Parts: sequence; C-alpha cells; structure tokens
Amino acid sequence: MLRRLVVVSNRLPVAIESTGKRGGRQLRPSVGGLVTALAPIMEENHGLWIGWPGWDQEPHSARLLQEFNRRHAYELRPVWLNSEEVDGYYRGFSNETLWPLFHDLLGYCKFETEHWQAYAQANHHFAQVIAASLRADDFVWVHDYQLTLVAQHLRAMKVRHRLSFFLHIPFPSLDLFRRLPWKQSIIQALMEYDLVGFQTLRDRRNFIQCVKGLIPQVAIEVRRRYSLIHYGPRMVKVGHFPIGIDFEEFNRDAQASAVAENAQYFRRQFGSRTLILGVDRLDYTKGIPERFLAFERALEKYPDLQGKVSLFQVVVPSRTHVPYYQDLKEILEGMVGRINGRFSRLGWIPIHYMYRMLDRVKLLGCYRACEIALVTPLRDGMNLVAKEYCTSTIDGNGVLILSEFAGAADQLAKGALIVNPYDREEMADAIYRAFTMELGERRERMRVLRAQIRRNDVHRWVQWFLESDRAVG
Ligand code: ADQ
Repeated sequence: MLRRLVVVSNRLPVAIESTGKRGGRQLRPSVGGLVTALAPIMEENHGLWIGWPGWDQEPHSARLLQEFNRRHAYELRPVWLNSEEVDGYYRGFSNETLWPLFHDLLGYCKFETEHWQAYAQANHHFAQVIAASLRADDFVWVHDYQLTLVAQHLRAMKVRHRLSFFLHIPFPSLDLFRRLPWKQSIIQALMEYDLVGFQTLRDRRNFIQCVKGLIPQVAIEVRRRYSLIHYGPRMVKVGHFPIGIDFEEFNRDAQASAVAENAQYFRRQFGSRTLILGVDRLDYTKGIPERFLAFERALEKYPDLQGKVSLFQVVVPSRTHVPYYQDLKEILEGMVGRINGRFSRLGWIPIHYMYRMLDRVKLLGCYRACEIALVTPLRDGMNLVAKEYCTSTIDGNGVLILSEFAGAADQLAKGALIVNPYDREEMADAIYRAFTMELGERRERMRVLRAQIRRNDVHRWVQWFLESDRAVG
C-alpha cells in the first residue's frame, strides 16, 4: 500500500504509563486487535492517527504526544475536546442515543436536541483537524458510530479524497432507525463516504433498507461482494467485513509459561469443578443478568450440576458516568448475592463475580482454565471475547456457548452452541449440554472454531478493507 493511511477514531489508541523514572510518564499504544493490526501498516507507510486523547489539553499532555511521535514511525494527532463537547457528543449522543438504538434497545435511548447539536459540532471539529492534516493521496479511514457525519463536513470543506467508514457495532433495521429524529441527517451524511463497511451481511442489508426507505431516489446495484448505491453523481460501495483478532499472537501468548502457571493456579482453586467463564465490559447489551438467570435455571433444572459447576464472571468497568450503567452494576451485585444465597454450600459457590480489568496474562489464564465460555450478548457488532476464548483454548478442550445475536455467530455457528439470550430454558439446556459433552465432540468443535478464526484474522480484515476501496465485483 503506497498511499498514506489516515485513521480516524473517537479515541487515540494510546494509554499513559509510567517510565519507571521518578514521576515520569509516557504514552504506549493501547492493547487491542485494531491497534495490533493497524500499527505495522501505519509504521510502514508513516500513517497518521487522528482522535481524542481522552484527557484535557495541557502543555504536558501535548508533550507526551510529541514524544510518542518521535519514537514511532506513525503520527498521532489530537482532537482536543472540551468538557461540553465530551458531555453532549460522547456521553450523550454517542453513548445514550446511537449505542442503544443500534443495539435494538430503544427503551434505553435518549433523544436530546442539545446532544445531537454537540455531536454534529464535534464531528465538525474532527473534520477540521482532518482537513488541516491531509495530503493529496491519503486514504482516509473513519471508525465507528461516533463519527458518522465526518465525511459530510469534509465535503463541505471541499475535501475531494476518497473517504471510507467502518461501523464496529450493528446497524439497526429501518423500523428502528426511523425512530431517530435525526435519521435523515445521518443517512445523508453516510452517503458522503465512498466505502461503507459493516460487520455482518445483516447490518449491510439493514443499511441498504434504510437508504432505500429514506432516500427514494437512490438506485441499488447488488454485486457478489458489495452493494453499490447510486445517488445522483455519487456512488457508495457497501460491504461487510467481519473483524477478526490477531490469532497468531493470542495463540502464542496463551502458550507462555506465565499464562500456563496462572491458569494452573486459578484451576487449583476450584478443584475438579467445571468452570464457566463470562468476560464482558459492563454494558446492558452484553446480556449479563439474562446469563445469571439462565445459570440459575440450569442449577434448578439439572440438580446434578450443583456443586460441580461454577460461573466465573469478570466485568470490566465502563461508561461509569451513564446512569443505566450504574444501575446495571447494582442489579448484577444483587443477583449474585441472591443466587449464591440460594444455592451455596460449604466448599461451593455458584457464581464468582469480579468487577475489574484483568491484565493480559490473567485474562489468557482465565480463558485457558475455563472449560466453557458463555458469550451471550443481547446484540453485539462482532464480539471479540468469543474469538479470544477459542484462540486461547490451545488444548482444544473448551465449549463456546454463543448468542445468535452476536455478529460472531455468522462465522462460528458450526462449532459453537448457538443460543437465544432471551430464552432462559434454551440457555440452561445449552449449559447442561456443554457440561456433559464428550471430549471428542468438544475437540472437534473447537478445531472448527479455531480454523475459522485463524483464517479470518485481523490482518486479513485490514487488507481486505483497504483493497475493497478499489475492487469491483
Ligand atoms: P466491545 O463492545 O468493547 O467492542 P468486544 O468485541 O467483546 O466488545 O471487545 C471487548 C474487549 O475487551 C476484548 O478484547 C476483551 O478481551 C476485553 N475485555 C473484556 N472484559 C475484560 C476484562 N475484565 N479484563 C480485561 N479485558 C477485558 C466493539 C463492538 C464489538 C466488536 C468490537 C470490535 O461492540 O461488537 O467486536 O468493537 O469491532
């Protein structure tokens, strides 16, 4: 790839760490598949990453960014947002309107005009920074639901570059999308990108339905791999590109001795009991209360599970400023107390619950130590935990129970036990089935899952997206 890659996302992909010297701090690339996959390409073609650093502008923070840029072959450029912008654009419209709406959870949506205005303003602010940074032949790749309007602002600033967009979360049906008071503005703005990518075929179809429903004058041409939307002189290419993880890296790290020791230590605490794992950000889309109720139902319906199975649920704090997230934390704690109170006996607790971020060694240790993973979101763009669990299950002895409403189900349906997270009986039955599954069947299913995840890893995803801009057919 010869053109410079300009990646734009709400947050810059960095975290602050100590340098080890007195009070010294520096930035390091944040962990995560997207950064791992993009960093080598960004290094190679001296790319540019534009986004909000996540903290306030002050001389020291600007210096940290400059130092990072000196140490790397690609550059970070900040979009400094003030606290009103963060409140309205990020906490408000992005997290309290688009996030629940796009996950089919209309009941959680707030529709506030001030939030919408702040969102439009912040997207304009991003566009200004991008426009001031562009060179003639740049390839611009904008990420996710916080930045749907950026291309439209760039076009208004006379930017003629090819612009592409990838949505990491689901795209809703027309019926749901129509409820959004600013639906026309968002759909029209998305038509200013040249390439729009989604996680699944369903999301892509939903988007096409919304475009057809809201802009009657478009013509749609369906090709094998893409849909082309003709809108006056514009042509927008729409595709679906399921995101992957860095299989080789996870597979290698899961074999490290520190991870093996961690997994063994962890395992010893539970003796011969079967461990079921849940790992999620604290979010109402992840279906954690529904999972607890299904686990309770399994203990009730299949009493031989009692004393032999524990659910280990790790929840990483997130969006703590949004009231629904604070409520959810209390709901989860209440449920754990109630279910444990009902079933616990000396030497056995049904649910172990941790509210914290795990470091990588511990996370991989958990993945390796647990025989079953319960990944049961009510709706999810993809869900990387499902893929990380299978990749870390290097002995092949694990069962993935996966929600049919996670994007990952499209790729992993052959090897996983697929469930409807709203169907408590079905989930309880799946837990029992996973518990009683023969080793041969577990291994065969895990083999299928791992092969699929390896084939479609995040590096392939990046290549595929970048090449799609030019590809036809
Ligand atoms: P998320 O909603 O954040 O991402 P997900 O894909 O599951 O969801 O990724 C979560 C990440 O956080 C994983 O890499 C996982 O390892 C990590 N994590 C979760 N709990 C943790 C814990 N307690 N400790 C440490 N790490 C933890 C959005 C979309 C998804 C889509 C991704 C990528 O919502 O659907 O898959 O983007 O496109």
